[in-house]
Amino acid sequence: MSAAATRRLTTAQALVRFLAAQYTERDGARHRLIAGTWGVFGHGNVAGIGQALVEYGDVMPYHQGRNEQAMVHAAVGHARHLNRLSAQAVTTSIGPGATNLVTGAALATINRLPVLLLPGDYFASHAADPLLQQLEHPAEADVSVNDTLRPVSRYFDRITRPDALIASALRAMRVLSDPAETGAVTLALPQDVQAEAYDWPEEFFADRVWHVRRPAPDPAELAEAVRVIRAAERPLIVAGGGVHHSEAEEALRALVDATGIPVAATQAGKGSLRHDHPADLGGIGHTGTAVSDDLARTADLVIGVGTRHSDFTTASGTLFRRPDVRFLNLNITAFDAHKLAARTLVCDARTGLTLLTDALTGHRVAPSYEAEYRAGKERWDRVVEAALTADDDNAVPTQTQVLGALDAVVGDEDVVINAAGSLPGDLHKLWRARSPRQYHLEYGYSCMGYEIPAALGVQQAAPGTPVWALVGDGTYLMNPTEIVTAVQENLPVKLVVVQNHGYASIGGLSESVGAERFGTDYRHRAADGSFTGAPLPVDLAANAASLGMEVLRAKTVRELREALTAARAATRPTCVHVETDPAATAPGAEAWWDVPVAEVSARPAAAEARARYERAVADRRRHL
Ligand SMILES: Cc1ncc(C[n+]2csc(CCOP(=O)(O)OP(=O)(O)O)c2C)c(N)n1
Ligand SMILES: [Mg+2]
Repeated sequence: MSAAATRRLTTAQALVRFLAAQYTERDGARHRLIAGTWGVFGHGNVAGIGQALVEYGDVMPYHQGRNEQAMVHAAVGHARHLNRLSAQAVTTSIGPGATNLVTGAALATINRLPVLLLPGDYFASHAADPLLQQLEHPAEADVSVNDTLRPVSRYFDRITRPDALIASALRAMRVLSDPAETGAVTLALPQDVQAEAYDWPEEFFADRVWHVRRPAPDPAELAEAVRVIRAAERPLIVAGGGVHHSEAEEALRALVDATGIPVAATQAGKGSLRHDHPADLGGIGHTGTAVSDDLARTADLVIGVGTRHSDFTTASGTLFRRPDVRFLNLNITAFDAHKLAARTLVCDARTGLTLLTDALTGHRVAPSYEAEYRAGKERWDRVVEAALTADDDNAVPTQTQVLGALDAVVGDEDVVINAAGSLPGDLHKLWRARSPRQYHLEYGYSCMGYEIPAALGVQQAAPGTPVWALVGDGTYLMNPTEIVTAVQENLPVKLVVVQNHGYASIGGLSESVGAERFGTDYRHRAADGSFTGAPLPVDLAANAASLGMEVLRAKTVRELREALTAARAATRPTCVHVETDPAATAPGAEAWWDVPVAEVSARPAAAEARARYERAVADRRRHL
């Protein structure tokens, strides 16, 4: 008997070779599980993973990022666009490079999107402690700054000797490809171990396929779900991100076409039905449409499909008002399925919806209910049209008219990315989603600075597709660094910068909670110490140009339309900069959102806001 074949490689080389051989498979289609690796090098990864990436550049594409958090956002954008069937890795140096990952990791985990994090770590041997950038904990010698990644990771390990990688790498792949568990996965890599050689079993490097399962529901749960749907008079589906992750859009449409049950969508679920489908009611909750929120208030059965039921969706527990309202949650995680004391259907969305459609044969909601929501949808369509349309092409556009101009130039395939500020609310209410992948909102973490790097990841996932990152001026300033990467890789992403001189969204919120817009405008400090001087002379268009983008400045609605048309056709990364008219043209909130207001204050604004708050909070229900 000859000894099993082995290959002598460093730990870093073995990891890169291993990652290059991992695949996912769902519905018979194979994808690279780790399609590429982003990296910023420093001590802690330059000699280990960095050396391995040069050595194996033929099998593992490398992308040079500028900021670690931004690299995670890019990877998340990529994974979301590919329905989580393909992820990317992110390698960092030790210390600040590693802790810059924390925000991105939280974002990935909250949104249930896979990313593999490979931060460098202190020497496993402790031979040279303290290293440059090493945190010393006097009483716990195995603590490192990478431990900040534990609560935001779905799997975490520190690889303190080479062969520990074998078991841990397999577990990491399982979590990344598991539809119920996926999120950020961290393998912290002590820098001495990265460079250490080991005789790896040859089998470790063989192609390995991770089947992404579509679990079917428990028969008793399915029977109960069918019973409650048949008994409901005013059922309403709340479509969440799980519909997209499962590629269940067709299955949802089939159910809706057969039963007439209407669909309202969360930020992650919008686009589950095309906007012009007669049963698509648009967004739900605090940023929802009037028709969705009216139906939610009177629904007797709320059917959540792939949703986490966040506070925006439930209007902080005030939206579902009918005394006898009941919930049914179809979700691949039991954790989410059990929310709101719901009846549960723990399964893959596409599988579950298809089984429900079969079992509900012959069942349809009452014609009066259909007529009611169709009329509500028509009324809302007129609200949308009014908000998107500008009367005067020579005027400075409002923010909703910016969306109208974009609506006029995009095709079905365009992807529109956004995460924070006042744009998510306007988009949720107004955007006419034409295809399942078009509406790309990161609203689990609503992280300013997601948009630009995410556009890079989406563009990598969908070459040739027009990809738009919409950003406010505040968001732009938070994280414009990956513009340089887009220029370097010639990714022709399109950036729309909406200039309104500060945090319009938080300014409005601040005013409504009695905080008087404090600290939300970008203005000079005045003589009295307040920020009420002239607007700051920032020129974000010049900034984007200085980083290498083509820049088009638009001052009127007409110029904006022309600039967006040119940007759409551009083959280089292009920025459209538009100054907006602060006049409010967005429809107001249809439902509440809980932001607690000061219970005592000497200032009248806060006292009035508190009185309004107490009236609103009295409507909250605990669904038990
Ligand atoms: C990283 C991060 N920090 C802070 C916040 C809180 N926040 C939400 S929106 C916002 C202001 C956004 O400003 P801008 O991008 O200009 O959009 P606008 O509100 O003007 O539409 C802030 C500070 C956040 N969501 N993300
Ligand atoms: Mg702004």
